[in-house]
Amino acid sequence: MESHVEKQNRDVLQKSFEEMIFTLPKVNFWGLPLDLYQYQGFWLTLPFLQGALSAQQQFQAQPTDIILCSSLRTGTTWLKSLTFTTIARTSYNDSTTPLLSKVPHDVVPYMEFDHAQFSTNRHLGSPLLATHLPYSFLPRSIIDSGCKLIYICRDPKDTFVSFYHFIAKYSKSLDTQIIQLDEAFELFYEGVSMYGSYWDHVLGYWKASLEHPDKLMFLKYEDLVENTVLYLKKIAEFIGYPFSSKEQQEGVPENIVQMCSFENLSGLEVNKIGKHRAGQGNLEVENNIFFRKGKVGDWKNYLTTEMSQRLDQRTLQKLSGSGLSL
Ligand code: PAP
Repeated sequence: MESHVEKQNRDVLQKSFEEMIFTLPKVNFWGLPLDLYQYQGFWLTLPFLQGALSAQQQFQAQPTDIILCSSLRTGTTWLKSLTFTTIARTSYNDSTTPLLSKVPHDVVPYMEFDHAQFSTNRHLGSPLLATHLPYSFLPRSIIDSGCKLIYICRDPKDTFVSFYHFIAKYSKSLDTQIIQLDEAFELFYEGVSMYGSYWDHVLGYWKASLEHPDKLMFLKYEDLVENTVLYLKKIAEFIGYPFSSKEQQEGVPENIVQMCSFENLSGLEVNKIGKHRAGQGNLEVENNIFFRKGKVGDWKNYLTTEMSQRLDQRTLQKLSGSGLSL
């Protein structure tokens, strides 16, 4: 239960937040009945900005935490399932795993959303948390605690196409008109998208991974697709849950990969008909929004040659000198 002092503190924070947001640049979010606010170089909607600031003020990381970091539509759902199944492999099997009854987003909560306001009551049963926050937004305690972070990114062309479909589906559920692809493209190109600019998001984590390779593992969706078992083993090792030789001989990593495959997860009843954040107004989405095609290169079906070349040029220019290619 929240104490009187805690409530007073929350009211003060709410008031200063409301005053602060008036000072921020604001644009409509891709035709949705929502706005994006630019805060410290990135665009966020209000609930997520508020969550980010609460997390910065209140979130207390534990050294044993494992934080899964990503921008939108780059493989978060998959990474959540793989890491959760790896960590919980001695507690659950294929017929008892919570992934059978919950979408991966309900199994691994968002730090800035699900935990920000009640960090002291944190459920410490699982070390896993996720965040979409840019690296520069992370609460100080994450850096100071020395906990492990994994970042997953993806080809900007596929990220954009996946995000566009997400927005189109979401618009439909809100009964609002769907933004045209070329209009959305220009906004994404200019960095005006949720947690955008996408390239700056990626670069923040990329640079941090170069500085702290023992703390931050940097992954690409395409690599994970190409050799899921190999990367799962690397992930398990990195987070301190390595597969023993016996487990490897028994095919445990392969089994986890199969359990978390797009085909398997997208076919589960919960992911076909369930809802995420049910009853939370326009935050509610259908679980199947997290599973579309799960392919590399689907952009070819949506972007013109000119669009793809422009996005590639943008990527080259933004990542130039960083040592990273996407
Ligand atoms: P979110 O930001 O909405 O949580 P996120 O999970 O990061 O999305 O990414 C969604 C993408 O991962 C979708 O890509 P697509 O639109 O190009 O298809 C989704 O299909 C894909 N995806 C989800 N689960 C898996 C999986 N198990 N294996 C591979 N790709 C997956």
